[in-house]
Amino acid sequence: MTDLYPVDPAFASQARISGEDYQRDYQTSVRDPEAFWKQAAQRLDWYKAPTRIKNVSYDLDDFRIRWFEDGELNASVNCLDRQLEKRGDKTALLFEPDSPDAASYPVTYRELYERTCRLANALRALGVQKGDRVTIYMPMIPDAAVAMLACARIGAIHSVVFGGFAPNSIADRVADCGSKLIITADEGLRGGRKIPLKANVDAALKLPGTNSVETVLVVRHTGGAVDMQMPRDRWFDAVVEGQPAECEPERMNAEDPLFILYTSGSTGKPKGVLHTTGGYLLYAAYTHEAVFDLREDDVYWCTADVGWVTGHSYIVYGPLANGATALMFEGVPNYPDMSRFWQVIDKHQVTLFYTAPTAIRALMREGEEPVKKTSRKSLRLLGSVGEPINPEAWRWYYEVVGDSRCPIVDTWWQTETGGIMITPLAGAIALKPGSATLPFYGVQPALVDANGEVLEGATEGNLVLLDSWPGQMRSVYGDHQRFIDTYFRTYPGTYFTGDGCRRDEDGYYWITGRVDDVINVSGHRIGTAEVESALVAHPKVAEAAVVGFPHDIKGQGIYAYVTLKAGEAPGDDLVKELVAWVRKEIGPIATPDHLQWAPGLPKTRSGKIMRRILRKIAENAPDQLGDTSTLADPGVVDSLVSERKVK
Ligand code: 6R9
Repeated sequence: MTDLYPVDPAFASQARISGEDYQRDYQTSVRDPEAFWKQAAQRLDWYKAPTRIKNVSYDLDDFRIRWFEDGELNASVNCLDRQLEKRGDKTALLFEPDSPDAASYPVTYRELYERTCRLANALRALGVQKGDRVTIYMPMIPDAAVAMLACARIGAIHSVVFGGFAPNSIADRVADCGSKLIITADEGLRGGRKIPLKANVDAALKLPGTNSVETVLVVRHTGGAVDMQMPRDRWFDAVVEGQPAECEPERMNAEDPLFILYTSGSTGKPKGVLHTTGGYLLYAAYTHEAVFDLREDDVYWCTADVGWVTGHSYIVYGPLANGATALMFEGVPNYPDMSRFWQVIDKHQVTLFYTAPTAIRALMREGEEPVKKTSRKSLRLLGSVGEPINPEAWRWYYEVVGDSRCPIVDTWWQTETGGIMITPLAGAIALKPGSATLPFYGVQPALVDANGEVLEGATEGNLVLLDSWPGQMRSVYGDHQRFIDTYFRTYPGTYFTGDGCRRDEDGYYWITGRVDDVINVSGHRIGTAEVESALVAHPKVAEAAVVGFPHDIKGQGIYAYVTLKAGEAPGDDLVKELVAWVRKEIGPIATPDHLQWAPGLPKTRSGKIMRRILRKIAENAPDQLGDTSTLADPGVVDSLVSERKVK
């Protein structure tokens, strides 16, 4: 029996959405999506209000996803201009630096508006036009949001690249979308260490395919020394100086692209997930208000980085479109000590806190003391995102962090979905530790078996979504066919999430994790194919196979099997060299936790690597290898099992 945490009556009495509201509005949202979303669209400011609400077909021969297609708006106007009258002096972004000894400061809506307009004017002056791509490679500072909003203002499509990615990964992403301009900073700061952002950009721009970049704008953040290559490189301060603090926004069609965000899939290079303006912004704003039960005086903190979709939707676009105060934290949970999160909560009187299970598990390991020495009285709601949260971590989050006072919203969603899809609404839905509970308005989850048969009742299967929602991605940048093939061909007529899921007798959803070749490391998606191609790019490596395995803190870790070229000798030094190589090729988040030498890999007679078997060996479950009769050489498995790295 699982525990049930009923809706707290005190919370419910103040909440935006009651249980009755949810039941009624959910029914309307799926029975009559046109009416529901037409009404919902009123929460945005439109130059031209949409009259055509939904135009969607998942039919492979007649495929289209369009929302609000005759509507016109500008995302930055919705996040900034329209807040000025009532909230000009309200804090939009509250910056908390890496070091608690450095100054934190607020950025008001008016300041954010002016900074955005200045940069938008500067971008126009540098020749950036509607539809051009701009790469943003920044630390977690307010200028990252300014950069995104300035692009949105002039209709340029931003592509934010996480500051932890290495030059190769930057170059791939710049080349894929043909960015004209990059906005970066001299350095970032994380846990007292400097991240050489500008130097990484310099290295990336030496790589092939990056010739499209004409200009690099450099924010002076740490003041560290950087090479400025004129005329390509320009100081951010110098180009915005003297620009007017107002900037005529571009009138965008609802279906004009807002941004590209690269994410890992089962095969090949990361995909440029494309989101458009109207549907995305509406969905981010609506879910942010509803799921976090947002009130005017909330201080909301999402610990994600703007380099991930969570930062896009729930630090920048959702909160600002709602006129909220969002805290932006440059640092890490364990610097200068394990109490930092809770100290920041006390310092800024944070009311809504949204973080990832991996952080909770890491902090849980340190015991209660670092938490208990802080007050956390300001908190009223907690959130979780990025990966399944195990019930033990959930309870610790609930009891120790929230003092058994604050509901937890475990929000399931994806880069592709733009916003939260399955989640409790704290005033409406009873909680079960480990379950994302029930679908948000307009979301129709279903479970299918391997043949695509829809399964009813309490069961387990692959999670699909039967109909579209406004925040859905519209394409893979530059490869629309890949979009259709990846998400709509597996189970025709549905969007396939790539996740496995269980539904219990109360209709609650329990995400069990990816069923494809994506590894979720600390909430970050890594494609096995990406790590494999980095490994085989090393001159000594002949072949590599990479799988995920259960990891206490990270959720999943990366386990690599490597076959060396003939004549190369395995050894501990080479293990270190290859691990460092992957870090250098992709970035630290892709660092293999284990690397095992494989004289051969288990393959079918047609030459396919049998990952199912490699996963079981990595999990240390050699008794569960299953059917190995289709292997070309079953002896390979025995030797891998006996050589397995001990954890
Ligand atoms: C928002 C985000 C998406 C994948 C997704 C799933 C996993 C995210 C989850 C969760 C269980 C949750 N995931 N939230 N699994 N419970 N609350 O994380 O986007 O980086 O694209 O990852 O993350 O496996 O498919 P993204």
